[in-house]
Amino acid sequence: MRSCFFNPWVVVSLVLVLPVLLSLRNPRGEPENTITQTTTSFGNVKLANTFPFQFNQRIRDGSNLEYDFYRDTCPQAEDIVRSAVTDIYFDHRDLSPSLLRLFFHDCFIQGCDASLLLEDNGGGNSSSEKQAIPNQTLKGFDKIDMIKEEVEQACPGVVSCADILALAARDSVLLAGGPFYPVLTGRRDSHQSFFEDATDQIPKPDDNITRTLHLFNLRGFSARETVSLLGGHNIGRIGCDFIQQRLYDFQGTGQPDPSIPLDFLSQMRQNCPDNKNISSSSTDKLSTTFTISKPTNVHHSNKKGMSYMEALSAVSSGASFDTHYYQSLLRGRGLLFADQQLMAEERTARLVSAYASDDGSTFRMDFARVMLKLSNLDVLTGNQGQVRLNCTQHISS
Ligand SMILES: *[C@@H]1O[C@H](CO)[C@@H](O)[C@H](O)[C@H]1NC(C)=O
Ligand SMILES: *[C@@H]1O[C@H](CO)[C@@H](O)[C@H](O)[C@H]1NC(C)=O
Ligand SMILES: *[C@@H]1O[C@H](CO)[C@@H](O)[C@H](O)[C@H]1NC(C)=O
Ligand SMILES: *[C@@H]1O[C@H](CO)[C@@H](O)[C@H](O)[C@H]1NC(C)=O
Ligand SMILES: CC(=O)N[C@H]1CO[C@H](CO)[C@@H](O)[C@@H]1O
Repeated sequence: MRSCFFNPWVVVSLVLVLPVLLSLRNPRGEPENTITQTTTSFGNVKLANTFPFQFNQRIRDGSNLEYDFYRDTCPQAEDIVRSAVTDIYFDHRDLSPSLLRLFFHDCFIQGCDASLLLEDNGGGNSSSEKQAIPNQTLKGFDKIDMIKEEVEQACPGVVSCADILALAARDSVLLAGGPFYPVLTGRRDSHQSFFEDATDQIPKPDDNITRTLHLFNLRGFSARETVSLLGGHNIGRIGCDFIQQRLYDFQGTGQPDPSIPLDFLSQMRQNCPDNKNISSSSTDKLSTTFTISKPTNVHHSNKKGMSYMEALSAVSSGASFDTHYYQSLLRGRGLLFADQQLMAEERTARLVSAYASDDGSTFRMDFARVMLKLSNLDVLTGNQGQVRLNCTQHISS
């Protein structure tokens, strides 16, 4: 059982880690000829695929992160994270979307510094990122705590929560059938959490395309990177809370979003009944859809809501990390308003079509690349920040 499970890792590692090792032996070298350029055309869109990653450039990308940063101080760290993530994944198949969201939210606000994990913001102010509005529906904090505890047992006080989250997110994406991407390490943890930023700057489910592109652009993401990053919605479920207004009271009109095809509207409404029309006990059930406290078994607590797989049941290929998100959007079957808005502007719509029109390899390549970029966003390194012993609490000096 176990060894089957690890097979993809071995293959992928061999293919992708080898160039890293090669480039490490030649740290000053220019990007080598291991890079192959292919260009694919989709109508009038051209997408250039570069493969494998340009490791040499990444290693000197200015973030001061390193490949295998813990090789001397805690050589087993990455193995511990990977095996813990694998163990948890067996019981909680929604681990991958949970960790992906956690990681995204952490990186998006002041960089990948584990500020999201803090219980308080370090300034005696009880408003942490974790408590900010977009965070109400995040889960997986407890899983990161579990992994951190295992790492602490092996190497006390060495491995940052920010690195653990970055590695765990990557490992869980791979387990869910997503692409592998290298995660450099050496991140440090923040002293504080950022409540105000968290509420203002996290893209929201009902943001229009202008707003979404603007928020991603503030973080240095291009339209193409934004479209590929949203492909993370290929996995996981969208909780009814996020869709409720779109289905019953779009922008305060008391009507559904008129752009939703009628058959899809009724399918969505079946999955997510109007919560004003149901008893308080079932409202409780609805609101637990995405809370962090419940055991996160997809078969039980996570019933309410919809996945992109369900949105497109007729055309689904069965694989999860493929093109079905983009295919849904092409058919007007986006679950979130913000998802469907990708079709509202020409340049993003063209990217959606492009990602939907091959076997998924263009999307997967771009997704891997954008995850690598996200992972290195505004990281703390060197003497900045600290290494927390407990991810929920900063260490006061
Ligand atoms: C605490 O956080 C709130 C955000 O709700 C902010 O308004 C307030 O200024 C913060 N106080 C301090 C001392 O940082
Ligand atoms: C998009 O949303 C922003 C606010 O979030 C609003 O100011 C803007 O007018 C909207 N644009 C369109 C085209 O609806
Ligand atoms: C409840 O549902 C009924 C029929 O589906 C509808 O007519 C009514 O407006 C709903 N009430 C609210 C408060 O949404
Ligand atoms: C971390 O701190 C939280 C909050 O004080 C506590 O509940 C938890 O048990 C701690 N974890 C570990 C591993 O000590
Ligand atoms: C996970 C988490 O900390 N959720 C919090 C989100 O924010 C609300 C209040 O804004 C808290 O009540 C939740 O506990």
